[in-house]
Amino acid sequence: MTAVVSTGFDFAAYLEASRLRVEGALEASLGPERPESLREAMRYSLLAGGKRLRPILCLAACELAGGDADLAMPTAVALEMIHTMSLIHDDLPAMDNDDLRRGRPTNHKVYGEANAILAGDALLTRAFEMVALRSPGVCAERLLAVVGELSLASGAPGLVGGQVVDLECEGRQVDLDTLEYIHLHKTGALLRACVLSGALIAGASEPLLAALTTYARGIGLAFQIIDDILDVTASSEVLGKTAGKDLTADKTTYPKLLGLEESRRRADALVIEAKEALAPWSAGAGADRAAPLLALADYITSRDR
Ligand code: GRG
Repeated sequence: MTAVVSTGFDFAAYLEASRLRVEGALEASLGPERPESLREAMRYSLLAGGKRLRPILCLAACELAGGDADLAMPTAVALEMIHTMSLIHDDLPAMDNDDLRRGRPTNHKVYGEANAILAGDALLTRAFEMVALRSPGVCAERLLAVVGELSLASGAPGLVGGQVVDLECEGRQVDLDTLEYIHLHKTGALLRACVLSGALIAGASEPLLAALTTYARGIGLAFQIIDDILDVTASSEVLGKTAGKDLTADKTTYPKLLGLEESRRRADALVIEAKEALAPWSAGAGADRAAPLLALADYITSRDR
């Protein structure tokens, strides 16, 4: 196996600069929604912080494919809107029933269940508006491909399908294949949409899209394994969400099936596989453009929240 390393690249500075760019775009993305109460509930969760990993992955993939990240920003915002919507709905009493998210009370705790559902619905639909109507400078054909990716990631083939199986499996013995199915859909599908949509906006080649699909599978599963590990090892304060939730909800997790050590080993191996997929783009003249995605893959396993 060829070792793919990201050196000479200030990842901390890149991450912070990208995060600030994304925060600015998110702040500007919500127009004069009416009624005001809906706007407030949407803003409350969308602007509550968070790592902004999904929009940053989209921008980084666009740049790897030789595109202008500014053109991908509306799509990056759309991806964060979909993610935020999924968190609002995931926290509802009918789902994971949680009261802490991104370090503050969950949306339904502040605005009530009906408004939280509607704020999520408005964010989801606004996401598609961002791509279809607020993406100047990108041709209709590329935008249509992005809408396709976002649809697949949000619906039954992605978030919704994964969530349904996750809920059905609560309190039941689950095998590794089913656990992988849940995570590839609940978590992996949106991460895949992030990198593919960024690349599609840049007009990426088929081989690069295929490599990014492999990359996304690796980081998607690794992300969720680390999420499971952090649920056991980190505090609610650091995570900004309720720690130990998987145990309370009687969910099957990687640490439960494999133990902490083997889970971490598996996550590390998946990140290596993800980075390997980008090997053809990680050397030579264009190597600088691959550095962010390589470093983001490492960040997935080194993060503490
Ligand atoms: C209605 C279209 C539709 C979908 C809703 C509720 C649901 C279906 C799916 C749940 C998806 C979900 C919440 C998956 C968990 C993904 C995950 C690990 C989230 C945490 O992501 P981080 O750590 O969070 O990136 P921050 O806060 O940093 O953004």
